[in-house]
Amino acid sequence: MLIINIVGILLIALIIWWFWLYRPKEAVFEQDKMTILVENGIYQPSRIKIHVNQATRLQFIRKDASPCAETLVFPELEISETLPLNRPKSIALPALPAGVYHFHCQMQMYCGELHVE
Ligand SMILES: [Cu+2]
Repeated sequence: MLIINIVGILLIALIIWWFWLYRPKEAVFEQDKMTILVENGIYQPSRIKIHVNQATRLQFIRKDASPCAETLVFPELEISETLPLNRPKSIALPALPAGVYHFHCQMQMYCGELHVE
C-alpha cells in the first residue's frame, strides 16, 4: 500500500514537472544562420534569443510528415510560410524591437518563442 502511494506521488510530481515546470533550453543566436528542427512535436530549439534591431535568418528543417507541421506562422510579424519536408527553408526576419515573438504550426501543437533583447 505504501509503495503504491509513493508511486502515485512520484507520478503526480512528474506530471506537474512536465506540464508546468519544464522549460526548454534557450538557444542564443550567434551565427548568421540558425537551424531549427521540426520533429517529434517540438521545434528544436524552441526558445531562440536574437539581438535587438538586427535582421536575422532562421533555417527550418521539417522532419515531421504531418500536414499540420507544414505551416509556420509568426503571428506578431505577419509571416506565414510553408515548410517542405526534409529540405531546409530559410526565413528572413526583419530587424525587431525588443520583445517576445511567438511562432507555431497551424494548430499550435508546435510552438516556439523568439526573445529579442
Ligand atoms: Cu500542428
